[in-house]
Amino acid sequence: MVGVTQNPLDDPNADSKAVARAAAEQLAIATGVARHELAFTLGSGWAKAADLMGETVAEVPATEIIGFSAPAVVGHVGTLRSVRLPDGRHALIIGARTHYYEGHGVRRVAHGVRTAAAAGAKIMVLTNGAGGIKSHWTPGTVSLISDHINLTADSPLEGATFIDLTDLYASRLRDVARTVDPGLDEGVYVQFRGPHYETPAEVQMAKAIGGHIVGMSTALEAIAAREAGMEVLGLSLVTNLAAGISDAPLSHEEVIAAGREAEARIGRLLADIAVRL
Ligand code: 8IG
Repeated sequence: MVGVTQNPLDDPNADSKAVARAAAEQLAIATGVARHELAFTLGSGWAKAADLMGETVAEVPATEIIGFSAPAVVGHVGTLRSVRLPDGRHALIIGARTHYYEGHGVRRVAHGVRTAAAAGAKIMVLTNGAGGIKSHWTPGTVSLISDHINLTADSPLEGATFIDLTDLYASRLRDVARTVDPGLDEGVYVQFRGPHYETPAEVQMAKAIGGHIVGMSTALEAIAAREAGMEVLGLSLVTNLAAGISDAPLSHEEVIAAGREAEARIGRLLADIAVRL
C-alpha cells in the first residue's frame, strides 16, 4: 500500500528481540524514563487504571515507536504511557495491543510484551475483556487468570524454543492481587483466534476441557512474557457471559458498555494492585 510505512516485524528475517530492544530505546528517549520496572497491557474496560496508578510522565502514540501498529478496535487506546507510581517506580502502560485476529502474525502480537521486557520490566500485567463461562458471573466481574489453554494453534516463539509454562500466571502475584480484593475469583483462560465470538458449542467445548474464560488475546502474550523472563499477572473483566451460557446474543456495543460501567471500579482495583507488585 502506498504511503503506509513498513513494520520491520513483517520482514521474515527480522530479529523480533532486536526490534523490541530498538523500541525500548526509542521509548526511553520519548518518555525520558530510562527504565520501566513493571508493565501493563490494558484491554477493553481497563484504560482508566492508567490515570489512577500515578502521575503520567509521558504519553507517546504507539505508532511512533518501532514495531507497533495502530489499534484495530474502537475503544482501544493506541498509546504507550509512562506512569510514575507513588513509590517512584515507573510503569509502562501499553494501550495498543495487537490482536492475533488482525492477521499480522505472532511477532506483532508479542511486540508489546517484548518491548516491556527490553525496557526493564520484570512483571507483566495482562488485562483483557472476555467472556465468562461460570454462569454465576455477572457482567463486570473481574477474574484472575490461573492458567490458559491456547486454541490458536500458534506460538509467539520461533525455532526450538522449549519454554516451561508451569505457574505461568504466577501464584505469587495472584496472592498479591487477593490482598487487595480477597473476593477475586480465578479461572482458566481459553484463547480463541476470533474475531468472531464462539458458538455455544465451542463454549461448551472450552468448558469441558477446563476453561472458565474465553478471549482473543492474552495467552500468546503470556507465553512471550515467560520467554522474556517476566512474571505474569492476568486479569479478565468478564464483560459478557460466553455464548450460550446466557440466552442473550453477544454484541460488541454491549461489551463496550459493560466496560464503561466497570471502568472506575476496576481501574481503582488495578491501581491498588500495582503499588503492591
Ligand atoms: I470482551 O465472549 C469479549 N472478548 N473469545 N469470547 C471471546 N472473546 C471475548 C468475549 C467472548 N467477550
